[in-house]
Amino acid sequence: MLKLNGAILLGAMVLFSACGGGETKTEETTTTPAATETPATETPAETQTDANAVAELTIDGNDQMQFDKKEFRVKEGQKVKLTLTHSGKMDKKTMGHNWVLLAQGMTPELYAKAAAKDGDENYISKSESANVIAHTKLIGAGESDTIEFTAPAAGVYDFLCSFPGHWGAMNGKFIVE
Ligand SMILES: [Cu+2]
Repeated sequence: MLKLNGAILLGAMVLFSACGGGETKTEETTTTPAATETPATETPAETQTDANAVAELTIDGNDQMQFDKKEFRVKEGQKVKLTLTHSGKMDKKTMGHNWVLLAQGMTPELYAKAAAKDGDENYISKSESANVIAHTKLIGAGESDTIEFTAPAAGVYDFLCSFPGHWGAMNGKFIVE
């Protein structure tokens, strides 16, 4: 009797593992076609190639404390028109976002600290105004702000949201070529 139970159990296990193997095979066949796909030609959304054209840039902040872009590329001396939007549901007192472009030598961390200490209602630091190239106002859900400025000298610049606690997640590079 004990022997028979064992045999049934063994049979069930073999059947189970056979099923499992079958499932794995199906997954493999569904993932194979992806490898044969031809890679799409890369077109960076926020890259402006014509130095005479205005660089129209957009960036969005959400309720998850994230910007939808980590990098911008413009030409030296190019006119830049940047629009910040907020696709979340929270107001600016809870999940406010701004966009601050810093001069070289200033870091998002240091600027955020200064803004927390002596920032105005938009979290723009009064003592560090010389280290800001351009900035938007602070916005909440459904709002937007558009600013215009001239791209500085070629180089890599940092941008951030200076709302308290946001800079670590909300920062990126503004590259001037
Ligand atoms: Cu923010």
